[in-house]
Amino acid sequence: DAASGELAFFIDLKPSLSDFRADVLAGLAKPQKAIPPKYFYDQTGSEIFDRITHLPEYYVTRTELALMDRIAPQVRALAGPQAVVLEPGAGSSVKIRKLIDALDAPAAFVGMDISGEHVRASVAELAPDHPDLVIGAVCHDFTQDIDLDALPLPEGRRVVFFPGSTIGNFELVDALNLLKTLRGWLREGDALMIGVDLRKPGSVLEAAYDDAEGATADFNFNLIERINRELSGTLDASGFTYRAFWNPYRSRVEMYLVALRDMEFEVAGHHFNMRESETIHTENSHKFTVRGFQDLAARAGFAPKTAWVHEAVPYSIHWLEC
Ligand code: AVJ
Repeated sequence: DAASGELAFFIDLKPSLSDFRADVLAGLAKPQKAIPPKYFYDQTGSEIFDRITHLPEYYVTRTELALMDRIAPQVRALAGPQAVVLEPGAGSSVKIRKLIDALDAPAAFVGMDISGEHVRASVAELAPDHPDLVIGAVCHDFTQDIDLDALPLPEGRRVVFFPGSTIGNFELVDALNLLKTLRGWLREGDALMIGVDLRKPGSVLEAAYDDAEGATADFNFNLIERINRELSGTLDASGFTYRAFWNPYRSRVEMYLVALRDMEFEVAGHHFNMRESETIHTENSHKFTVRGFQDLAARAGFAPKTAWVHEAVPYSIHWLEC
């Protein structure tokens, strides 16, 4: 039909849209102010994130791409022919192209994203180069369950592809729940291929999340601008600085906007105060050990089969079976 364009299907599962206004007001009312990191990714934020992926200090993206190149023959053998590939939060088309090109006559690719427009457009870009692939898009929130048997999928082994160490953004209980949700999409014999960043020296991590050219700081300041624009906010960006630090006890990089002076501001008609050096927690990026992540995956019902680690930069890709 017209709505699906070149796609075999586009299905809108109408995810309940999270509420920027409610989440920001609730987050700013907490003793430790916090805003969920998913709100970074408006149009400008997505463009800044793309800049981050090319920074010399931000090793994540280029390391994962290099590792994917190295392991392609093994992934091809593990997946076998006619795989049905599903990507929750369909992000970088570079990575999904790499995976599809590595596979042996894959049967289908389904991109899923909370933004229907975004996923439809990004998945459609693959169509011209892959005439034999059934390509579909689903508007869906990947933290929610889905009955994949209700989609017009070909037979074949399902492989969920979740790259980029996005799992690291979640608190550990939420990461476990997300893995359980993904496990619930799959049947015996299916697999999850997931990128997971590993622990490394704090100095390397702090440089990666507070880069010299200030792109990660811009990424955070964009959140202030988004609040001012969309929620009639009166925050003064010049009253904040950006800080990232490695917390070895919780094995995560924590990111904050820090008030440089006492301030008062409004958001959506609500009044807030901040004291000098008080913070807004904007993001966590958890770093794992291979064993630690495998244990988490096992608790979610996966059998860890293979973990590949980049030879120079600690970063892992896991093949987990059901
Ligand atoms: C998209 C969550 C994987 O944690 O490395 C990068 C986000 N934030 N720099 C990460 C991010 C600041 C990124 N993830």
